[in-house]
Amino acid sequence: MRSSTLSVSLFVAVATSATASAQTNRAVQLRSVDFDRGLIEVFNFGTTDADLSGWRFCSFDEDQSFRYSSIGGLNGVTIEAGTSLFVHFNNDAPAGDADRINRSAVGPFATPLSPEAFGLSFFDPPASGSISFGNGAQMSDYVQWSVGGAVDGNAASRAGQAVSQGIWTSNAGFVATTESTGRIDLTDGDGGLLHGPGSFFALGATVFDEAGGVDASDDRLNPTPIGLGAGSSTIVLNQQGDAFGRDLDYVTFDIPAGQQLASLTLDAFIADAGNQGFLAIQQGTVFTTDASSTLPSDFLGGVVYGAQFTGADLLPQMAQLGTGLPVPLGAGSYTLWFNQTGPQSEAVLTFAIEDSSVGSAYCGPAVPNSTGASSALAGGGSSSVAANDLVLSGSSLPLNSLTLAIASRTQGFVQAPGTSIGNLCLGGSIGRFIGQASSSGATGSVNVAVDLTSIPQPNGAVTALPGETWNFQIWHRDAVGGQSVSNFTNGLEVVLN
Ligand SMILES: [Ca+2]
Ligand SMILES: [Ca+2]
Repeated sequence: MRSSTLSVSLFVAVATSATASAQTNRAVQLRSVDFDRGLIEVFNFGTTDADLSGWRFCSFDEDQSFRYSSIGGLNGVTIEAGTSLFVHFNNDAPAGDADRINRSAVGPFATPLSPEAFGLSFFDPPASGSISFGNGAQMSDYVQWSVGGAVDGNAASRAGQAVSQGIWTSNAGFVATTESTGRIDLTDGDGGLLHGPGSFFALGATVFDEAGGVDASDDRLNPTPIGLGAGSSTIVLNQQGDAFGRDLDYVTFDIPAGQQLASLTLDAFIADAGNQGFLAIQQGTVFTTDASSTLPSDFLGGVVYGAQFTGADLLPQMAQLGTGLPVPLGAGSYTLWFNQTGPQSEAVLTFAIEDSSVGSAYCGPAVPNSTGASSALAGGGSSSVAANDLVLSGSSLPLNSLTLAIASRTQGFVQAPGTSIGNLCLGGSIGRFIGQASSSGATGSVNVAVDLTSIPQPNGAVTALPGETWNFQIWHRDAVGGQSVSNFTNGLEVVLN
């Protein structure tokens, strides 16, 4: 469970800024809402335990006028300083865990919990008497969210109270979610009072989250597998080292063929000021060297990171330490080692897996060939002139057919030129890769490695330059109804860099 140390001076600031109602405990704040697992987390940023007897939640959504947790639902519940209380909307709180309580025990507020528009407030009763929900001075904290951050007047019914108390930035400010947002999480780790949409981040598909009480493997030879899908995948790692040991976290992941890791973004780093984390990456499904003796020469890339990198892609930083991390990172298996020498931290990281294809298809789909499919062309390798590893990949071709790649700086469109039944998508000066003409073979596919220092053109090969745009196509033979014809793939535009 996450915890945070709070300085005495900060506690004074919290206490004195609650001028509207001296007794309202605003050190108790809404810290996360987990839609995937149905959890609302309240955190005590104070230095003293908080008795939540009499406290109540209130929620509004786009069509509920209001929903309250029940009177007395939190009676007898204490939230210790620097710890969390979780309300479990799926009523799956472990028995006997004082830090977790079922929603059924506190009443049906914020039900059903979803990333769609909600305003959620938490109220601290006055020293005597019951809560007056219209009295913002009794509001301890507030958060509102909606899909895309769209303003929803009903969900924002209590926003004005929160704004007037200096605990929410604007009536119209909603934490932006999507339908697939797994969780929203407060990034402010020091208990500041004024929060708004910028104080929270919305996690996408969360593939691994230690906040659920699991710990990534400490064993470098048995790292925890994390399944990264196409698009964004988020992991949340909590590291609780102490004076006597460290929490090592090893995770392993695969990047499928045809895809690449485009970025590894540090969404948040929640730790005491100045605290830093470290991570390193190796190729393969284990980390081959021990944490106590690993050197930069042992890993592809690594970085010492902290809150200063919040929102940044760590891959370029990682490439500066180690034996040379390719960015983007291509297909294969990799293992990450997370190490944290400070007392405690939480890191939220999002992997962006994208198609590694190079260039953009145009002038497609092609006229179907004799197989009924459209011959297709995609780019692989890279668009880097320095790397000079561009590959043209033709697929869905008729089997055992002669193919010939062609290139031009100019796009065009000629329908059924000559004996072709297809479309020529190049114009201007068109060169032919005659030396690399080849059969599509038994798989109906072909790969043509393009030498960017020698691209064929009618008046002789030329050297491509960064910034130039080149267009490619693959011509191929075919037979339709016993007649010999030819056809083309779609066009492929590649902007070189
Ligand atoms: Ca851990
Ligand atoms: Ca661990």
